[in-house]
Amino acid sequence: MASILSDSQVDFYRENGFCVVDGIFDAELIGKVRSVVDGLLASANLADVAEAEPEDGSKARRIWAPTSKDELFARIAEDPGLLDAVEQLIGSDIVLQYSKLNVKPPRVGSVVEWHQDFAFYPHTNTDLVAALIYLDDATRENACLRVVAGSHRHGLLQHEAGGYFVGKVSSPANVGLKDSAIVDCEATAGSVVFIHPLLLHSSEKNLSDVYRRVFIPSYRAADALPIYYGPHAAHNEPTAKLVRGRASKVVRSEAGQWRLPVAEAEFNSLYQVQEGSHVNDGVKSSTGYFAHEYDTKDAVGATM
Ligand SMILES: O=C(O)CCC(=O)C(=O)O
Repeated sequence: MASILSDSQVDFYRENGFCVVDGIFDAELIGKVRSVVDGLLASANLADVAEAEPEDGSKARRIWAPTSKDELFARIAEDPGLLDAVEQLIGSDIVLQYSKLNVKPPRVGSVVEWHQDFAFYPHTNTDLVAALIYLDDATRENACLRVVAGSHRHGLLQHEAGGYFVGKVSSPANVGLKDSAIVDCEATAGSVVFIHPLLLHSSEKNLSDVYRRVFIPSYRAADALPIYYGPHAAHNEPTAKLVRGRASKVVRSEAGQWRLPVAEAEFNSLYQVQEGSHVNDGVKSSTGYFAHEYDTKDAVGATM
């Protein structure tokens, strides 16, 4: 394994729960990725490939499972340099858990409220990492990722309202974190923001005239398995793939309690549960308890 991250970048990640890295992907490749995105979104029926923005149904906000839609995404998710960096953060046996691509169209792009990814998919341990690969230069104006540095050291925060999982915390201050620790991850196209699954993060509406797109392959150590609380918890498993090292015959568990994401109704995306649109549109569970229903049509969909 080559060391893509310097020791100080790894130390920074351990201390702060994220690091921003450039130089893994070049501009030419990222240009090709943008063309593939354009091609996918120009295809016949937008709803077949993407979730639309509620404000403008002709615009996409989320392409599900891009690695199964075009080979270029699969190639990038398995890029040796990217996996070298992932290995430095979570160890040498690596599973690609799932992938997604968030599109923030100019003037429309949806807000992503403050949340920790682990709240959506608790695992037996926290050796997971998401790699947010910017496809455009990302600035505060076009809604770069925002993080609360060090928040991953505060455990799993409460993402509930009214007794149900709502996929967000109201603000960093309300969960005892300092607004002064908020960092805007501004970086050029091709940069990668690695984030720990307990890092509190968000992004605002895109108020600029330019796109902000990000491809997000997410990884886990091979000995971290999703905690099963109903079929929804396992719905990435059909496409989860060992991309480096060996499959594990043991599961490693961190002692403690993880709160389960029990929502009021089924939801397909983080946006829906954060906006609350799932309550009217989604399927309610008959017990009102494990409200996520597994939709076999969506077998390559993502949890969030
Ligand atoms: O697209 C973004 O800015 C944030 C992405 C994110 O937090 C997510 O999809 O979980």
